[in-house]
Amino acid sequence: MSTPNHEVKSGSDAVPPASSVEDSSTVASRPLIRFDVLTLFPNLFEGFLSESILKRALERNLIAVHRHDLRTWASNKHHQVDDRPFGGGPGMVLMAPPVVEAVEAVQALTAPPGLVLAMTPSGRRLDQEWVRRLATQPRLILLCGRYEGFDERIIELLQPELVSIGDYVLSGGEVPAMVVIDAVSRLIPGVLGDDQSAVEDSFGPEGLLDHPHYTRPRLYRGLSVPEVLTSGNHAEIARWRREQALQRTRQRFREAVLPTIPNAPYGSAPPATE
Ligand code: 6GU
Repeated sequence: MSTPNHEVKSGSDAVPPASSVEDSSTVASRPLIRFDVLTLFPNLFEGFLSESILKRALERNLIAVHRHDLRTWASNKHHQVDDRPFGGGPGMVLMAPPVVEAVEAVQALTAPPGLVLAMTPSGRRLDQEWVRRLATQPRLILLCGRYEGFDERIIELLQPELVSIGDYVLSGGEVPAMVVIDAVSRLIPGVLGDDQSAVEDSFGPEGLLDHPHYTRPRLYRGLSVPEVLTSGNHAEIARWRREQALQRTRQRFREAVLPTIPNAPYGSAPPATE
């Protein structure tokens, strides 16, 4: 089978070579993690990869992102990658041959083959613990679905980990793939600057949510910054932040276990608590 020049140039490929980047900080010779995204809409990633933290991580060669247009592996004359479901029903299903062959071809581009993730609302919900494990991998292959979903044989043949980002339905796996790239990349050493790394507090080893933050001005529309934060007493500040984090975490936990009413109309009030 021919392997056409399928790769979308940009992201890691569009940035200047590491040696020309004017930056005294780390420039890795080889990315610490490589993402390969297989999608029908590679351009959706353009803005996402060309700003802020990810842009800088790509420039410094700490991460690499390669995008591949699934339509490249469509074999029939219409460049078709989806078809109507056997057994009837609405929508279209991603066909097995182009998708399986795309993943195999991309894996063969370079070693190691990488861990394959399929983005689907019927997957397991992504959490920070999973993200930490993904960040230890040298390579992730992100398969983005569209339409009603994947032909089940794609799942059987490739045995991907099935990733959902929450209990709601999106139009495709591209935004979830961006979520994975973002969440994983910020755990790669050097990706966050010194002034950003503290943000790791949320969902840290203790599993606590982050505490509230304040910056200038001290008074805004009658709302003032808690006095303890401007006291200069670092022990007191640490105690206050921890207490706030615990309070937020308990509150979130209470909300999470509230019963849901089957078939309740959208926007209905939650059940009253005593
Ligand atoms: Cl991974 N895909 C789609 N289409 N919808 C989702 C999702 C994934 N995760 C939550 N909703």
